[in-house]
Amino acid sequence: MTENCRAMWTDLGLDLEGHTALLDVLGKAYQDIYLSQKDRPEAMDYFDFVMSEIHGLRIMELLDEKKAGRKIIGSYCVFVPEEIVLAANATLVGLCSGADFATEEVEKLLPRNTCALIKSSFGFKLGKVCPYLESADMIVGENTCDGKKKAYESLNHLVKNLYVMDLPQVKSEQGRALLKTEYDRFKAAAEHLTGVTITAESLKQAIRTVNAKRNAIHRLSSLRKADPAPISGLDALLANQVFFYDNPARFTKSVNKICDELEKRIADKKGVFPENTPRILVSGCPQAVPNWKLPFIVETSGAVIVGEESCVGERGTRNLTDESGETIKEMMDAIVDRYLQVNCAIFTPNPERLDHIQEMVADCKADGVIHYSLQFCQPYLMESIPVEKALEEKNIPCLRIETDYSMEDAGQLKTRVEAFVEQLR
Ligand code: BJ8
Repeated sequence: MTENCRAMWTDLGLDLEGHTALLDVLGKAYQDIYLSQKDRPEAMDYFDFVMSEIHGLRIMELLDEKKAGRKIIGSYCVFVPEEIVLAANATLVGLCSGADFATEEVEKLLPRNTCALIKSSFGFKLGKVCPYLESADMIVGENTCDGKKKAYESLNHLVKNLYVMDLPQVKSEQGRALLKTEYDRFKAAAEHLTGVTITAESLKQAIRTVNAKRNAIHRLSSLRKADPAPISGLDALLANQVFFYDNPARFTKSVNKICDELEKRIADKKGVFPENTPRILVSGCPQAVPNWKLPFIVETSGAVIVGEESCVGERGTRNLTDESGETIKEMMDAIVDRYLQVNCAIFTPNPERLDHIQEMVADCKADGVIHYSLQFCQPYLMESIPVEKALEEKNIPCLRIETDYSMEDAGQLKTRVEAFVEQLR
């Protein structure tokens, strides 16, 4: 930890002791989970570097952007359109919420039976350990699940500038109209924050920038179809996680660089696991940094993860925003149409998600699905039952897992995952 970093974290109001403890745990987990993997693509070096500087250089960059007059907007959900943020000359960062922190303090504000993701977002704020949260000029909450919706009422008292976006729960004409109204309102709020009026030109450029990120991830996903798998699920998940806070152009370039290397590996039949290793699709709740528990268990139990039907994964990135619009209205419509296709479990009914899971199984050549729900997450827990049923009807094995961020159930999970992998052989 350099003196510059310490000074920066102090200026941001971080609790240095708690923050050091968090970084120590994160560094150790990264070492044990990521750096212990064999035959990783060399281009993953970039992501190792990003992770080692996750609270250092990247924060310095964001603070430099702020000094140059740019604003930082933090978000907890893939429904916050990065296109609008970039067009307004701001930077969007995901507020990861993937680890328990300050749980005792959190449970004074939230019921114990709240999902780990929501608790984590509060823990990072109450514990003063997240420099992204503290750098943000605006934090966007969204009315998705009931837990988040109500939690933002309390978060509003803890952060300076919370903006809450309403979201539809039904993909109907009325639902689309609500999303359109909300994205127009968000556009005005972003413009107000930055003092920059979005033009057709800036919006078009922003759409292209975000689509380029998505295209790079699509390329990565399609290379994961190969057998032997050229990259681990852990590494692919990391790229999907870094999607949310790296500089967009640099991220696109770095993912494409991995893909170039993976193409060579595939041509040479070189993989991270032997050919015919059981292939698993993970579907369900988002896995935010540093929530690597399940993929670590799976990939140390004789299987490889070949896709994520998740918001940190294909649910979040699969659709592009149509680039053909010329006016702001046409492009805003294209943005609404693109985001309305996100199959979050808050939608009712949500048959498209079931279809997408089955499509992904076929595309990724997966042998089975692990449905991953966080404890107390009603939308994904509820949907896990019809998902399992639909898969069973197609003779696709499915294992439903309900867990949290603690390691207490790691042994039990491993036993269940190993038995499932055996079934796939
Ligand atoms: S679009 S999945 S990122 S809301 S795990 S907080 S659902 S109780 S995260 Fe999500 Fe946006 Fe949907 Fe995606 Fe609630 Fe469940 Fe907790 Fe969750």
